[in-house]
Amino acid sequence: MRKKTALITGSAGQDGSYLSELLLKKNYRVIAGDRRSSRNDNWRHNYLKIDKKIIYEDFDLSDIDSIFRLFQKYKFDEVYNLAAQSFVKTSFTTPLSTSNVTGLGTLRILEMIRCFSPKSKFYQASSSEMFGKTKNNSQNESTNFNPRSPYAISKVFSHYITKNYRESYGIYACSGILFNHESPIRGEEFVTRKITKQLSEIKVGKRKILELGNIHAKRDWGYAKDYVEAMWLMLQQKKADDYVIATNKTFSIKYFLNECCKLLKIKIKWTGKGIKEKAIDINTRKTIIKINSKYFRPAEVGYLKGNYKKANKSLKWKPKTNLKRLIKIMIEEDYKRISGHSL
Ligand code: NDP
Ligand code: GDR
Repeated sequence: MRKKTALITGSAGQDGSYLSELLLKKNYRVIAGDRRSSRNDNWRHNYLKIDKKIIYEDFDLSDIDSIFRLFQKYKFDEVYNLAAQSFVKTSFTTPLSTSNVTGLGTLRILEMIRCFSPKSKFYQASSSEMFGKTKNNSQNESTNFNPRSPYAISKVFSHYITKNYRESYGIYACSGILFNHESPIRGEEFVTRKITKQLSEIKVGKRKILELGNIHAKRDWGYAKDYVEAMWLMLQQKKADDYVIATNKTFSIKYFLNECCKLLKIKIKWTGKGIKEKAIDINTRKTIIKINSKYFRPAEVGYLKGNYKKANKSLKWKPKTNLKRLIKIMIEEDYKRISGHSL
């Protein structure tokens, strides 16, 4: 059987790495479109032991020539657009470049597909951040968007331009509206990985304190490895469509912190309110978690919970890993990396 060829933009990121692993297992030829700087250490591909099996190409979503060159060189069966300036907080300090990459970058790829490769199937990494300040208890494909950051607004643009190219030109283009998904190879700036890494450091005496922003925000967290399967499934259907991928459960950052402390056997007591809220290690009586306003965002998304009913019905997809299991996977891996032995 002919090997399928897939382009993954942002393959060096968390999702790009797991998706590369999945597609390689399915015998795809994987072309990794990454900036040269992303490949400097290539730690995620090394960690998953897939670096020797991937074809690496220089690529920048803000540079139309680099995208054109790839479409001249390869015939892609599937294109997964995962590259983005994906950190919400940074999008407030770099709104223009975020919009250029996370927003317009998607249109650059769609234009390439329209002009040179109309049979390529396209996946867009849409985000639950698009729902923003939502009034709904849970969010599905028809819930209104109310984005709260330059990142989320760029994703809304990308979401609608993907739909528009599907409807206008008949391109097989899907958006996966994915809720937060985490793993041991999540970037360290995102709250879950920041917590699992820094609490592990505290446990082994390599750090004194963990500083956080709004610990009362609630998120619907799943496991990234489960979620990349949904991306692939979306491109294997008869008709292109958009799908919410989530767990339909929501938890606060504080809950996540408490679960991590339990696993690490750190007994804590919470005191104070607002900016003065902190957690004290009951054994040492030292403060180990505190709030620092520098981690607050100019506009916050306080609550998200995704309804994945449509994906379950049409793609037969459901999350396999609950939050407790995910936290265990992340804590065990970070603790091992830091201490050199198992928890
Ligand atoms: P990451 O931040 O881990 O990966 C994004 C990748 O995009 C990085 O490798 C980054 O490289 C690369 N990138 C950034 N700018 C450019 C550019 N101009 N040209 C080429 N590559 C670039 O994100 P995730 O893997 O977590 O997420 C994948 C996608 O899914 C993103 O689009 C994200 O916005 C979206 N998403 C993620 C969710 C999640 O919970 N993880 C939920 C919903 C959507 P570099 O390191 O060099 O910056
Ligand atoms: P999010 O993820 O913004 O949802 O975007 P992040 O982990 O950054 O924040 C989640 C929530 O935690 C609160 N928070 C903190 N966040 C960070 N990063 N650092 C802190 O110290 C901290 N303290 C509290 C935040 O305010 C927020 O409410 C992620 C990204 O992967 C996006 O690309 C993706 O689209 C969405 O998930 C779905």
